[in-house]
Amino acid sequence: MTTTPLGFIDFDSLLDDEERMLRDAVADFGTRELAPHIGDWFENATLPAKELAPKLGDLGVLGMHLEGYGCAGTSAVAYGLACMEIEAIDSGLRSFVSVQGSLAMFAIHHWGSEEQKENYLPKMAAGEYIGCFGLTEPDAGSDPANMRTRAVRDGDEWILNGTKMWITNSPIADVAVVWAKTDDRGDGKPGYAGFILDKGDAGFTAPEIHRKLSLRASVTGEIVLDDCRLPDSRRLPGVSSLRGPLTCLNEARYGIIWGALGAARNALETAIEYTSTRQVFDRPLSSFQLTQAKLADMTVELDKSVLLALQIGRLKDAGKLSPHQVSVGKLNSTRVALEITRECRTLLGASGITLEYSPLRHANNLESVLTYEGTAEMHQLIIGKELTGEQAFR
Ligand code: TGC
Ligand code: FAD
Repeated sequence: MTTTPLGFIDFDSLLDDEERMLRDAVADFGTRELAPHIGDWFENATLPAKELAPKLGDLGVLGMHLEGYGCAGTSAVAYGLACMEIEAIDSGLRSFVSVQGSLAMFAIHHWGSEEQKENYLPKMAAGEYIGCFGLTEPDAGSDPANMRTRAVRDGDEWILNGTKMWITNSPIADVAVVWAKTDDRGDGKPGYAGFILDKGDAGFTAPEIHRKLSLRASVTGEIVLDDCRLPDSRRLPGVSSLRGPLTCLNEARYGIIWGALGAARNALETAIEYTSTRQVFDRPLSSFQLTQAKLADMTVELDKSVLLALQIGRLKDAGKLSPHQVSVGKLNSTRVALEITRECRTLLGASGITLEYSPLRHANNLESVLTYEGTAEMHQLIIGKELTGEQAFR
């Protein structure tokens, strides 16, 4: 490789010293601690999360862009770059970091009481506690307003009943942020509330979901609430509407904008390397025009997408980022990354279907990334609503 894919736009010149330093530290951690094991974790559908979490905590990437409470307080761009380097190894690992920092920790940081923040955030930032975030249900994924989980007030306590589905980390979580419908909030609209559950709370279980074909290096489960009784001090006091969980989704979607491009970059680098050594018809595969056309087109798509991610990151750091702008990035990055990883697989021929090479593992993972945090269709509808003023969700 004479010029790297991101070298074409001199991407590093758009970053400051601190951003480059943090990015390189995460990349170095990934090369040492994650890359040598990821094939086995994916194949065996395991993740040694309890061992990894404190190491990720030491690295400073758990709740990385949050202020105080043991969090690193970096810029949004630095956090995005960290997501990119982690997902260059595997989307399941970035998911672990996203769910911990952007969903569970952010929910407590943004909507929690001072006591809740002090109780949970330092331990979560250090990786001592693993968190999860339960919004999706078996019958309410794209439409969380339709959730069936109910929280009913009983004096100073709440009684929760319902089931959450497809919840990253739930079987291994020490802390679960769970969303439920409450009574009418006073203006005729249903109310929503968020609760912090501790592992071991009576009436709270989290069975694991098995036989996944995607995101295998990530633990996924249900959350089952059966007359789970919690004191009001476990409710997030800032939340009364669906704005509560949706605000958290903006954060995780932001990380995915960068992360998915890390998977694409890694697949493209793998394909460039492979085609330069693979001999076909007595010449390196990279010397054929069709191969170069594929590599060039993928580089152009990756570079445009990284520039979009950076602009979205700069808007976020300036406090000017809107949810529909996040949707532009999430839709673009996941679609582009899925196309690039699949195309890279074709360049590897049969070798591309094994775990020796990353592209198909990334493509399999990206099927989940395209679906979670709002499907591609949901993001098209969010952008469509902003363009036309008409909501077409329902
Ligand atoms: P709508 O009536 O438009 O709004 C309800 C309330 O929410 C507010 N709101 C937002 N607030 C902050 N950020 C946003 N992006 C917001 N979108 C809406 C809105 O102002 C309103 O507030 P209030 O207080 O006035 O009531 O909501 P809707 O029911 O029509 O739904 C809109 C829709 C479809 C866009 C939304 O439901 C949606 O985004 N659906 C997709 C669900 C989703 O993304 N789920 C993800 C679950 S978590 C996950 O997948 C983790 S994967 C692991 C990993 O990240 O790695
Ligand atoms: P559905 O909502 O049933 O959608 C099915 C299809 O219908 C999709 O193509 C969708 O785009 C389309 N569709 C839906 N509505 C419309 C419409 N109005 N117009 C046109 N098309 C429409 N959730 C959490 O809460 N926490 C987690 O930690 C979490 N982790 C996850 C991890 C993995 C590996 C996966 C796969 C999912 C995870 N999820 C999590 C759930 C994820 O957010 C949902 O799968 C996602 O929101 C889609 O919901 P659904 O699967 O019920 O699909």
